[in-house]
Amino acid sequence: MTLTAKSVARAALVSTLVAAAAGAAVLAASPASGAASTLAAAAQQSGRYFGTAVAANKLGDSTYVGILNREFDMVTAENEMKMDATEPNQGQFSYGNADRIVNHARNQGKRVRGHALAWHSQQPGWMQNMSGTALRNAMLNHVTQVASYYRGKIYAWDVVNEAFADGSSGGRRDSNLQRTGNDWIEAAFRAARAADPGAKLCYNDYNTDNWSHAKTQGVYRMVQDFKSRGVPIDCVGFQAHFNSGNPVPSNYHTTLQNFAALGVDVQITELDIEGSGSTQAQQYQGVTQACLAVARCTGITVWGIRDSDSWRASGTPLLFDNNGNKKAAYTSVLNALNGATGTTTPTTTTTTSSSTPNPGGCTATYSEGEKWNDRFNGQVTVSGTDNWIVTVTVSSPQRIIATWNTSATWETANVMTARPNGSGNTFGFTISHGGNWNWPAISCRVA
Ligand code: 9MR
Repeated sequence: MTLTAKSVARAALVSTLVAAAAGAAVLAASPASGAASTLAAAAQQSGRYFGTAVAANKLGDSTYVGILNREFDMVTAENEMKMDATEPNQGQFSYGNADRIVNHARNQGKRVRGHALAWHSQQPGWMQNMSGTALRNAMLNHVTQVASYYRGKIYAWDVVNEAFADGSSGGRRDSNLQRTGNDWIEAAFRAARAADPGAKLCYNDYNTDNWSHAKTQGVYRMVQDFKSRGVPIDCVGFQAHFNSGNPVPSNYHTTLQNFAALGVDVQITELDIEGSGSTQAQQYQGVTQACLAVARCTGITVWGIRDSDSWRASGTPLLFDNNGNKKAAYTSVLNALNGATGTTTPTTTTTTSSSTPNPGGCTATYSEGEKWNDRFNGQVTVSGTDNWIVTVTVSSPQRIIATWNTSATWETANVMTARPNGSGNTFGFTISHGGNWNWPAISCRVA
């Protein structure tokens, strides 16, 4: 990460905390439209996504693909992007099945969560037998190669999966990767950032849902430490595999909110809840509402489509039955998403923002927008006055190539002056980045 981005990231944390304290005044709720009839459309009303795990070998199943295409707008490869699948022999990469999923998703206008770059499990045989520097270097090379191959196509990567121990220790899980040194996780994150600067980088784990559990606290301390030292982490994934022995905790919202307050997005990444009928439906509703209540909970992914697609099919943990019919749990999730009016609302792609308080009486808050290979969107919201002048300065070779909801003039090729054009106090722009992903500098004054 560059110096500019680092300093902005510090401001982002402050801004997020201010937003939380102000009841998410910055990330204000947008008006809900009429009830949506699919999970994706319902989630989009509050700027979120609704995703599913997908298996490449089911892409020929028309019932499966029909539900996938209709209901979901985010896709995670259930197994096809794991280390054993993508690097079966050291230095030989294999992307056939992963590509089938990525291409299907993108052709359908869906985004992709990458899962997972580094994990103690599902390692190829050659890696399982490695240790020390050789293993560390092999892991980093894997992260670099895979994240580079998919550069620009991944919304968020699970960079490291399941690195904390279960039980009361709150510490790391023993593994060959852990034995290469405690810094293996941050090394993986740095390699992933260098390889794909546009992807959000997540730590992903299970049994981290209950705020009072030692494992949750251990992951929290790691994320807190990473943020304080500038290790590039953007999000935390909560797998959320629930059953009667591991029920949805009553403090789930607290857990999501506390992580979000560290300045990261939170996502529910592998949701399934064993059970049936109204009990299961209520638990699904509770998880959905917990996410909706946290501004930085940007989306929910269920771990499969029909019960029969699940890794634990006998527990009937998903939203569609074996025949592809909607279950009560489906309806409760859809209704919860449709009832999102008044809950805190991120814009879909807003993960971080920075504010420039101005003694002259206005504040401009920058939010990240969508990213592409060659360009990215940004948005600025002004508070404190309706009569503002905002200066947006981009750094070479960046160029602002489009604007909306503002009247713009250029001082130099790199400095744009934005004024109201009657569209309110939020405006946006597209920056052609030329490989420079730094945020623009924003300043505000009253006209
Ligand atoms: O659903 C996946 C199943 O098909 C695989 O056999 C299994 C192998 O480890 O992984 C399952 O997915 C896991 C995910 O990658 C990480 N979190 C737990 C998931 C369920 O076991």
